[in-house]
Amino acid sequence: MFYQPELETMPREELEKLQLDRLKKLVKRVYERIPFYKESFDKAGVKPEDIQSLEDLQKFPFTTKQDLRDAYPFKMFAVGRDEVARIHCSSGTTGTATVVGYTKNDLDVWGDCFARFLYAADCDENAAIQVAYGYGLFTGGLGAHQGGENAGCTVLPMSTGNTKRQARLMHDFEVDCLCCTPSYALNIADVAIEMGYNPAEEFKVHAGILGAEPCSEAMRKDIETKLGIQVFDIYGLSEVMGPGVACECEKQNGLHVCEDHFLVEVVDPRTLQPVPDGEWGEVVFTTLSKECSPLIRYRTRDISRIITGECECGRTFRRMDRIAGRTDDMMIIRGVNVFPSQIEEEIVSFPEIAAQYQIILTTKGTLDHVELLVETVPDFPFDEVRRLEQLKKDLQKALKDNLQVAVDVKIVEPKTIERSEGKAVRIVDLREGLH
Ligand code: DLL
Repeated sequence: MFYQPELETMPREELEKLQLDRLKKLVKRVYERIPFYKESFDKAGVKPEDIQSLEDLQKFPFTTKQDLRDAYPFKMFAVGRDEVARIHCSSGTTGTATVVGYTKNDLDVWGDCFARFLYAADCDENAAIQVAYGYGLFTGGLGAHQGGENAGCTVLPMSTGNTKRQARLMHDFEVDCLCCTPSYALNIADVAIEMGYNPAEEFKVHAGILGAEPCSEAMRKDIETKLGIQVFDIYGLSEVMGPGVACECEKQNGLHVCEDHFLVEVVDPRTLQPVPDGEWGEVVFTTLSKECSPLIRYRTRDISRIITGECECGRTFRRMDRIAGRTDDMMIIRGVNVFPSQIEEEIVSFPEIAAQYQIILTTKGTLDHVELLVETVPDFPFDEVRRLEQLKKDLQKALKDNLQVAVDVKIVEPKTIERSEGKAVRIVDLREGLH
C-alpha cells in the first residue's frame, strides 16, 4: 500500500529532475543564508551556479558532525526564530550537542516520510500504532508520532518504560503496529511472554517499525516469531531528520531512501571518493527540502551500500542496505577491525545463547582486552558446568575462526544483562587513555 503513490513510484527520470531542481535551490539558499556554507564553498572554490547536474554535487565540500558542534546552538539555521516550530538535538554525551531545527513544513515532510512506511506496513487510518520510542529531544518518539498522525492512524504515545503496561495495552487496545528500538521490542515480547501472554497468537499486532540501532537478522527473526509480526527496519539520524530517512518495504530487501527529500551518496571513508553502487562505504546525505537545518553532503559515519536493481514493491526510490556498523564503532582489536554487529552475528548462531550481549573493552598491559558478556536462554541448564564450559569454548572458537579475534567470553545467567528501553548499550569502553 502506498501513501503518496505519485512520489513513491515516480519514474527515475522525473525524480532526478525534481532532485536537480531542489538541489539548485538548496545550494543557493545555504550559500546565502548560512555563513558556514558560504565560507566552506568559497574555500573549496565552488559556487551555487556550479550545480548543473546531480553529479556536480561531488565538487562540493562535506559537512561533519564537528561542523554542527561548532555551530552550536543555532548557527546552522537557515530561518529566523519566528519560523522554527520545533528543536531536537542529540544527547551530547560525547561532545557538544548538535541542534537541529524544523519549520512547520519540515515537520510535515518528516511525518509524510514516516507515514509512507506505515502504509508499507499496511497501517492506514484503521490502524493503531504504539509509539514506544522515547519522546523528547530524541527524534524517535515525536517522529513516529507525527508519522502516525499524518497517516491517520490512532496513535498511542507510550514513550519508553513501564514495560508490563506496554505489553498489556498492546493486547487490550488491539495495537496493529509497534514502533520502538529492536532491543526494546524484544524486551517487550519477553515481558509479555513472562506475563503469560502468547503474543504471536493473542495480540493483533502485525508489524513493527523498528530502528535507531543495528539489529541482526537472527534477532529480527526472534522478534518476528515472538510477537508474530513483520519487522520493518527504519533508519534516520537527528542531524538529517529523525526516523524515516529510509525504511524497508514489505519485501525486506534494503531500505528505500526517501529520495525526493534526501540525496544519498556512498563514499570511501578514507579517500572520500564515491564508491560504485553495491560497494560498502560511508553514507552521505544532502537534504533536498529541509528549510530550517539543511545539510550539504553530511557524513553520517554509518556504513552501508546501495542495493542495485528495482524493488518488486514498485517503489522507485533506491535502497540502501541495512547498516553494517559505524566508522566510529569499529573496534581495532590487536590490529583486527571488528564491528559489534559481526560479533552479534556469531552470538546469535548459538541457540543456547540469548540475543543479549555486552562487549567490555579494557586495557591489559599495553594491549586491548575484550570481554564478551552473554546470557544463556532461560531453559538452558545453567548448573551443568561441563555444558557451560563447552558452550564458552565453542563461542570463543567461532569468534576466533570467523573474525580472527581473541575474546574472553563470560557466560552469565538469564536476565543478568540490563535490558534496554531505548538504544541498547552494546559496548562499554573502559580502555585507558581514551577518556
Ligand atoms: O536514532 C533516529 C531514529 C529514531 C531512527 C527511531 C530510527 C528510529 P540518532 O539518535 O541521531 O537518531 O542516532 C542516529 O543511529 O547514525 C545510526 O548509527 C543509528 N541508526 C539509526 N537507525 C538505524 C538502523 C536516531 N535502522 C544513529 N539500523 C545513526 C542501524 C541505526 N543503525
